[in-house]
Order: sequence, then C-alpha cells, then structure tokens
Amino acid sequence: MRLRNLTLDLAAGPKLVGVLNVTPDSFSDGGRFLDIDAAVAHAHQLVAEGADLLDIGGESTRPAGATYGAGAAPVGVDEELRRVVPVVERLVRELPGVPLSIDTMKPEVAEAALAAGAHLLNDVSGLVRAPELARIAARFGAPLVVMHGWSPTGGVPDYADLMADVLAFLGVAVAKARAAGVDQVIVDPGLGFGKTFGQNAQLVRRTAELHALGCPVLVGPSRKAFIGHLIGGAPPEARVFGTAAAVAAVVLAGAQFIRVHDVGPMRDVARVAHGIRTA
Ligand code: HH2
Repeated sequence: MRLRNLTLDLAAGPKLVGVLNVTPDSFSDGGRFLDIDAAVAHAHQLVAEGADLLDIGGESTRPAGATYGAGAAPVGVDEELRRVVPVVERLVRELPGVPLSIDTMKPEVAEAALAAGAHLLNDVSGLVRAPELARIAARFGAPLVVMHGWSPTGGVPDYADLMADVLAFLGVAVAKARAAGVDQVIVDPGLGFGKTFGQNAQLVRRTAELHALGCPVLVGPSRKAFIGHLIGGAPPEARVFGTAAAVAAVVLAGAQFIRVHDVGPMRDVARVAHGIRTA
C-alpha cells in the first residue's frame, strides 16, 4: 500500500493501527496545549510499543445507543480542527516514518489533516454522512477506510442477513470511492456499530468472508462492549485479554489491519496468530 512517501507491505503480516483519541472531556485554554502534548506523547508510546500506523480522532464516534458505550457529545468543525491538526503537524515532524490516519466524518477536518501531512482517511460512516470525503482522499492520493454500521442514532437495524448487509453496504462504499478516484480502499465491518453483542461476535468469526470485496480488511475489536459482555461485564480497561482473543481470531482470518488501544500486548498476539496462520 502506498501512502505518500511511505509504503506498507501488507503481505508481510497484519498491521497494527494504534488508536490516538484527542477527545478530552473538557477544554480550557490551559488544558488544550496539555491535551495536544499528551496526545503526542501517547503517539510516541504507541509507536515504541509497535504500532505500524496511528489513527487520530478528534470526535468520539459513539452515538447514543451504541452497543459499546454511552453516547458522546457532538463536536463542531472548529473544535475538531483545533484538536486534530496540531497533533498531525507535530507527528509528521516527530514520527516521519509512521503513516497517520484521520478518523473523521467532516470534510473540512479530512482536508486540513491531509494538507498537514496525514496519509489516509478513516470514514466510519462509509461515505454516507459526507460522500465528498472520497473526492478529498482521491485528490491527495490517500487510501480510504470505509466502515459499516454507523448511524446518527446508533440503533441496531433488523438485519435479514447480517453478513449479506455488511458485504452489500461495503460493496457500494467501495464503488463510490473508486468512482471518485480512490484507488486504495480498505473495508471494515464496524464492530460495535449497529450490531448486537452476538452479531459482533459472528462478524469476528466470519471476517474471512470480507476478502470477497477484494480490498484489505481492517477490524476494530479493541475493548468493545461485546468483549466485555463475554467476560461478565468487565469495564474497557479490563478487556485486554478479551481483545486478544478477538485479535487472534481476525488475524487468523487474514485481516490486514487491526485497530487497537493496547498496542504492546496486541503486537505479540498478532505476530503469533500470523505465525500460526502462515505455518
Ligand atoms: N471504532 C471506533 C472508532 N473508529 N474506525 C474504524 N475504522 N473501525 C472501528 O472499529 C472504529 C473506528 C470506536 O473506538 P474508540 O476510538 O475507542 O472510541 P471513540 O470513537 O468513542 O473514541
């Protein structure tokens, strides 16, 4: 995969995408600078632990009713720009070998982050909320992640056939992206978005079916509520081993990108699972 001046060899093994959330609960003028510093420090730590890419988000994607947590307050464009762009600018300078992904549904944020040197776009709405994200990605030659299952309300639809719905939705998103000129599209089943606990587990088990779309696959099981549910309601920080089980499952199924918070532990899990897969 080509990312501006960088390349990723997807045949060499799964790539770990470290989650870098720049989403503080409250902002004061003094707090903002500290939050950017804290995010940059966290980025360095994730890379030291073995992150292959970083996914930078300035707005929580948790809508009310999401199956992995309580809803989050919406963030305006200006605030999201203030959170994300300075972090991108610093990381482009301080970690020049690390591809940076921007997790946003806002065209203004996508454009500013790519202009600041970010390498790829992560659209959890799969080109539904802002289809123009595809043209922006194309203009910068940036790969685009399209994810299934986001909705403004966070409800769980009544699927006739879950995997068929995921494949059909992602197929449309890939076609839209290609029509806009994006030649590198990554597909994501959207664990925790618009699915019951059991449906999330089923999608983990059936990850290999996503390869039918002909694109690299990204999966984000990290610390999500379906994992907490399977281990008796553990809170997010206590879901590391549970996350490891899901990471192993999706690596065995050939997922090329794994989006995780706990990069150090998941590095080993992914390496061993990949070693088993390719033995
Ligand atoms: N999950 C979250 C956010 N962005 N992007 C993709 N492509 N796939 C995912 O599974 C995914 C995502 C939610 O996780 P987190 O970043 O921990 O939470 P929040 O968005 O509330 O900050």
